[in-house]
Amino acid sequence: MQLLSERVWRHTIVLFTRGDWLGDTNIEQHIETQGKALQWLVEKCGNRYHVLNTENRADSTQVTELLEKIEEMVAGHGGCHYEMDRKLLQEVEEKRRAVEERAKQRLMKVQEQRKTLRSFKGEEHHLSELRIVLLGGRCAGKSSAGNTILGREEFDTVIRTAQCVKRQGEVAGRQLTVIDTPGWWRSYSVQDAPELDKQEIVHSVSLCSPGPHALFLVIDVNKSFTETHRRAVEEHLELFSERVWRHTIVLFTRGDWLGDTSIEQRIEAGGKALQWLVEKCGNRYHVLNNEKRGDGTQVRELLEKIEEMVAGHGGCHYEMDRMLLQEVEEKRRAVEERAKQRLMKVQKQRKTLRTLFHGEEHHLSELRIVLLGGDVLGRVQQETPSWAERSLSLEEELHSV
Ligand SMILES: Nc1nc2c(ncn2[C@@H]2O[C@H](COP(=O)(O)OP(=O)(O)OP(=O)(O)O)[C@@H](O)[C@H]2O)c(=O)[nH]1
Ligand SMILES: [Mg+2]
Repeated sequence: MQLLSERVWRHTIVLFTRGDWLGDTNIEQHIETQGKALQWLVEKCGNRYHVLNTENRADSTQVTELLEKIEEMVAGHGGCHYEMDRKLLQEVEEKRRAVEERAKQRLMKVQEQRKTLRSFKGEEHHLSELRIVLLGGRCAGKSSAGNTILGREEFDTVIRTAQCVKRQGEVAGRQLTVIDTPGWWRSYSVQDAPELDKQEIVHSVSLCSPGPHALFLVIDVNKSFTETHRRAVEEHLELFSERVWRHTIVLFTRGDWLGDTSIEQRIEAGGKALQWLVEKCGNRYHVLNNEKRGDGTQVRELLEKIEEMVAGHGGCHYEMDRMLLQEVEEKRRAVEERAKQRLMKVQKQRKTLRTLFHGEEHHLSELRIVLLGGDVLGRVQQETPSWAERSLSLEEELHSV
């Protein structure tokens, strides 16, 4: 509200929606029981409030009464309406115009760039096979994007992707291989990322030998993208090699949240970190609405963007430094071997204990257990395991705060 200046409160009415949820309670009782924050708000608005039952449009008295309340408020201000500080308004309008102008420039640049690349590729020339790796932060929409691209439910979007998953299919006349990967914490540096996740991320490349044509950096268009997030992206992509940027496309998900805003406006208003990322990927980006899976044009256009990028690299795909890949694969194998050993040890240990002390059928009639663990995350995980993964974004937000 402060964006609109302190004066705005004098012209504001709190409008409660979903009035039907109140049931037998009246709004005054609701305000009194909701605590100090809501009471502060109502007071700040000069005790002006109204309840709307948005489910009952036929009830016109609720609207008539609301209009009367507005008129009473205006009369109380001697007939005056709210007017914003002209300088402030002008400043905002100028910023909006600047964003729009830059967005237009960016779009023109991208169109020009794509036109040049299409002339290398030839309008009708499709690659018969395309290999794609999906990378990005947790819950960015990587698995959903994989499903949208393949046109069916191939990747699990209910649980977190903890290991690389490879799926294939034919889309728009091309044989597609899509590799889904575990996401990283958006606000964590690569040093704090679990070793296993890092190994999996790099391993993705070896699942689409001889190498991916494109790596998609999946970004949720609806979330802010700060310098911290930018650094996390940069550090994670450095797990590959500097060369990887040449083969990377920023893939924005949750396109449905953009509404009428264009992606170029979102990029220009999104701040330096996001602009840096888009530039680093050679101004290659695309928006997907994963809620609109039936829309084939968004996928076809994305595939064309890959082909243009590949044409721009003289037909080459991304290939990882063999030594680096080998190193990671050896580490993975060592981890797997140690994990197998540990499991065998535990099983042997349990078997010995079972035979030595209890016998297979002996149960205790009572068990006392204490749950210990770290802050929010630990507790949530123990109480509601199925929610635990989704609650990670909460933890992440807390971390960034
Ligand atoms: N509205 C909307 N929701 C989306 C979109 N893309 C993904 N989601 C939702 O975002 C949530 C996370 O999507 P996932 O595809 O599982 O994300 P992920 O990056 O694979 O997540 P992790 O594997 O846990 O890192 C799911 O509830 C999706 O339904 C989109 O374009 N629009
Ligand atoms: Mg996933």
